[in-house]
Amino acid sequence: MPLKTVASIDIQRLEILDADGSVDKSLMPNVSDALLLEMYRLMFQIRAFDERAILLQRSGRLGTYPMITGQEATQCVPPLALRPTDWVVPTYRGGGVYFARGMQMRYGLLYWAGDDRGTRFPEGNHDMIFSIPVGTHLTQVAGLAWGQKLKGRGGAALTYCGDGTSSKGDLHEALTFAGQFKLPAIYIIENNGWAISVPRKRQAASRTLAQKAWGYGVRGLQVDGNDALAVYAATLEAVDRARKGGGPTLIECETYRMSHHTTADDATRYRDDEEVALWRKRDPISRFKKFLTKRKLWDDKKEKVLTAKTRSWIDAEVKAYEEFPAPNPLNMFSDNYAAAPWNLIEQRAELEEVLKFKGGAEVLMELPPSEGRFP
Ligand SMILES: Cc1ncc(C[n+]2csc(CCOP(=O)(O)OP(=O)(O)O)c2C)c(N)n1
Ligand SMILES: [Mg+2]
Repeated sequence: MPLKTVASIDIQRLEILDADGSVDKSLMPNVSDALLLEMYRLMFQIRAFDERAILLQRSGRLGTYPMITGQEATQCVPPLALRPTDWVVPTYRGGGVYFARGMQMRYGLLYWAGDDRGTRFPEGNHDMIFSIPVGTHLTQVAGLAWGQKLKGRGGAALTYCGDGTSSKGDLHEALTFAGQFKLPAIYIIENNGWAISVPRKRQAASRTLAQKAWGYGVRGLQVDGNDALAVYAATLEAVDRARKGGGPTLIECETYRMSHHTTADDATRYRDDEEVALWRKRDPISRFKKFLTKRKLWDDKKEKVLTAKTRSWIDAEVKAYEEFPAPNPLNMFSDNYAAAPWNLIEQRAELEEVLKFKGGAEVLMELPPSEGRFP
């Protein structure tokens, strides 16, 4: 049947840095040397932090922890294209996003220890804590972006979801709303190849995840998510567009989860070593290091200094985390309801009596203030 084409789409992919650290000069964004070095520092430090957090969990000093390793470029770079007054909402795997936004990792550790003080942010902060329910934050971010639009000061809102999460209705609803209202929102799909044990190829029939954007009148593109320069250029363009009233962007970052889903998972049970080895060659940090070395911005001496600095920074964060006084058990009743239901009021009163009976008066301490979260 000779039908008319009423619309067609091109799915484009951005790659700037190759595996040897050479760049495509025609696509190279205008980035200062200081910013390039900051990208490297953030990626390097969060990987070392990830390794320590796993050790803490394995030795019973931390709760279940989701690994970041392999996804440092996708996580640490987009926040560098933002202002502190733009909203950012990471997923549970977003430790690198949290770090790049200037948060102190001692609070991140508190969070993964199940301590509610890890969820507190200073007044006026424009970050939200890791979203553990997959996808529920996506519509909330459309709301945050709508708020930014109504304020009219050129603010934006950025968030992430995984390849698995992109199959949920939440993304459909969020993009429908963001597209229709031309909201200053940036949605990054962090396609790390797996949703726990479900591989990307079994996740969705679409060739790319970026193309989902077209269904909603949203700009979409695919990016090599292990290429810090491409991630930066794509985010910066999306943020500029958002600030100027050009509407939302969906960026699919193709990356890879080098480790297990969380410390409660064993990825060797469902994926091949060869696949992991292939992605190791595309490592975002070693690639970026080659690039910096070629540009004479990096050498072994600088790496040694950063390694030592990172070790003492992590030691200090872990020490501060472990020296926090025990949390007040009554906190489990806080911040859930504007007006608590009768059964929770009763349960709280009961726990208060038990704590008093056990002589736990000093446990009922005031919460330490959450100011000073920014270094
Ligand atoms: C609403 C909800 N349903 C189910 C889960 C359990 N769950 C945790 S992670 C996950 C898979 C998510 O995969 P993906 O979106 O690819 O993100 P990744 O973990 O790879 O970063 C699921 C189903 C959850 N956390 N929240
Ligand atoms: Mg995934």
